Amino acid sequence: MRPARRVKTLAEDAREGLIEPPRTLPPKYFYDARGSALFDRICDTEDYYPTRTEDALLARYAGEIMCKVQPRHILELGSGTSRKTRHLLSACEGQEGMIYWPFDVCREVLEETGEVLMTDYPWLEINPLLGDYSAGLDHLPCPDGGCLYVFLGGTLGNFEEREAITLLRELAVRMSPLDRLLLGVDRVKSVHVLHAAYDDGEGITAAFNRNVLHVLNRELRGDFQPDAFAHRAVYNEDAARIEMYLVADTQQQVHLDELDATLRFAAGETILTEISRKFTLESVTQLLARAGMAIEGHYAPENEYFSLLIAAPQRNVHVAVI
Ligand code: SAH
Ligand code: AVI
Repeated sequence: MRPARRVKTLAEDAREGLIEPPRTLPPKYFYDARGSALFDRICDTEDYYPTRTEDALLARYAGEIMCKVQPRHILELGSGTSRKTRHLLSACEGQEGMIYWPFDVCREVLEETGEVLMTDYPWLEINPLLGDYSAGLDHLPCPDGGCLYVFLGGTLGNFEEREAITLLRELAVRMSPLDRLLLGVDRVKSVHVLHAAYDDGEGITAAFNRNVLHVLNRELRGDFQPDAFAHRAVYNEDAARIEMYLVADTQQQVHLDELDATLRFAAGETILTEISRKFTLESVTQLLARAGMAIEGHYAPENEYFSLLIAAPQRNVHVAVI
């Protein structure tokens, strides 16, 4: 796919975000083959409730959702291993002409998942799309017939408000009146539950966080010592978001050959590697409205830990000047 707009390379993002504090990197760089596998392991930890909560919702409501929307296409943003999407695919078992478009930035996860899905769903056409959704959505294939866009896992929470609105707006603009978005968002809840979810007892989230340093070492010929950085997850209540940091254990220097740059860390200095925003029904309704979408359906468990939303593009009145 040729992107609608150019996105920065890792070298550019690293030069912009890492050389001087406050240091930060976009979370998409977690997801090389190893990072995707670590994310999948996070999903199976006791502490990380979002996956099993959303999975239970999809297991229960996939049939109802597919019946309501009746799409011919399912196009999933940040599809990963598509593990929860299987409920949607199974709900249209054998449906003639059904096409699944998993869209992800990680080639390995798309290839592996594509192969397994082809075996498990022989009746389904599967067209994986490798790309970066922050490059815009204009260049996505334009499926004819209704399309269910799927954005699960709470991944929208990894975007700042402005970026989230941009992405959802781009989606709203390309949606036909028959299309719908199935959006999974994580909800505001007890700090203890949130903190455990992002600092699991098995240390998988810590390994996932440090993986970005392995990516930098490989791609930018760096000499980060990942074990010299601690994983820290903090819930910022005012911003209703988890912030994930890597914290330098000691004063240290890191050289990135590709950038010909030396990063100097004082002990305790941080790199912000991810934000994960948590929503109330009100905040997500507002976000969708600002992007030109309205909520048409809502599924949540009794504890309201997570929400699955069906959103429709809002119709605009266009007055033609004649
Ligand atoms: N939807 C899955 C996976 C969530 S993990 C679930 O709910 O479990 C986030 C996924 O988004 C990863 O597979 C990652 O590779 C993908 N991703 C992250 N940033 C991306 C980007 N900018 N463009 C496309 N995919 C991206
Ligand atoms: C992909 N995304 C929604 C996950 C989240 O919960 O924000 C990524 C993650 N980071 C740490 N654990 C999981």
